[in-house]
Amino acid sequence: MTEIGLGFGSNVGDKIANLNRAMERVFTGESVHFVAASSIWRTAPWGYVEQDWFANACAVGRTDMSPEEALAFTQSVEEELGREKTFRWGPRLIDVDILYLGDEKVATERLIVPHKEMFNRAFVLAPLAEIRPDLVLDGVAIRDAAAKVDVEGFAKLSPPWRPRALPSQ
Ligand code: A4P
Ligand code: MG
Repeated sequence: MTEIGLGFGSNVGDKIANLNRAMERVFTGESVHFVAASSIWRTAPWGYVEQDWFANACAVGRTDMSPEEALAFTQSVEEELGREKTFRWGPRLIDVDILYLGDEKVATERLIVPHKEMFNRAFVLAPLAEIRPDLVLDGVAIRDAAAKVDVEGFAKLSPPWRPRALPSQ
């Protein structure tokens, strides 16, 4: 099994509920075994800034999926939650991005892993630094990258998502 890092974002509807539903969906079933989730953060919009604030979180799990399988899986979660396409960097009900998958390097038209923008995105680095500060990607530790980005307007909104306790046998 390989570690997978996922980034979650929402800025439409009940943002916190959307992130919690997405994590519930990702970690229920056999595809990805839960390891850790960050707090849910309120973040300022990045890229296209004339839109509502986002809720963002990161989570890590363990999986046997290939990068392509992981992309199909995260897209199926987005679809199940009812994501509709708007425009690049525009408003969205739910966005699930693959941040990394072990030490896989992928650069195709459909998929870039590690995520090509993650080191420019405070809304990824701040939550990821809560759960994986020591992780090194492309020679840079998440803790160091997170210390360099602008987190103005950021706040922790909600505690980390947790899997429901399994019923006792
Ligand atoms: N794709 C390539 N690599 C990946 C990857 N590692 N993980 C492809 C997931 N998808 C990947 O993505 C378009 C295509 O990227 C996918 O079909 C897949 O084949 P999309 O999520 O549909 O997004 P998009 O809006 O068209 O563009 P983009 O650049 O992916 O947008 P992002 O990166 O998702 O950014 N501000 C704050 N504060 N918080 C946010 O969460 N999110 C965005 C959207 C903008 N500003 C934000 C936030
Ligand atoms: Mg995306």
